[in-house]
Amino acid sequence: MEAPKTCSSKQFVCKDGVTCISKGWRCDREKDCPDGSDEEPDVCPHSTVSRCPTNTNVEEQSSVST
Ligand SMILES: [Ca+2]
Repeated sequence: MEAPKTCSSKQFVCKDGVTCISKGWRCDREKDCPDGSDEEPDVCPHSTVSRCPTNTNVEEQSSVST
């Protein structure tokens, strides 16, 4: 029997129990676990990754040339 890999507390253990990924990789919409369990809905309750609101509120600034 394989001993379960010890992941650091900062890591997320994939459902296969052997793969450790950085917690920051969880729910980033890229499957980092071989089984993709880091992107599963029960891992990511809100499957939609909250995107940072992009500050694209750039109003057209009429460049006033003097
Ligand atoms: Ca991921």
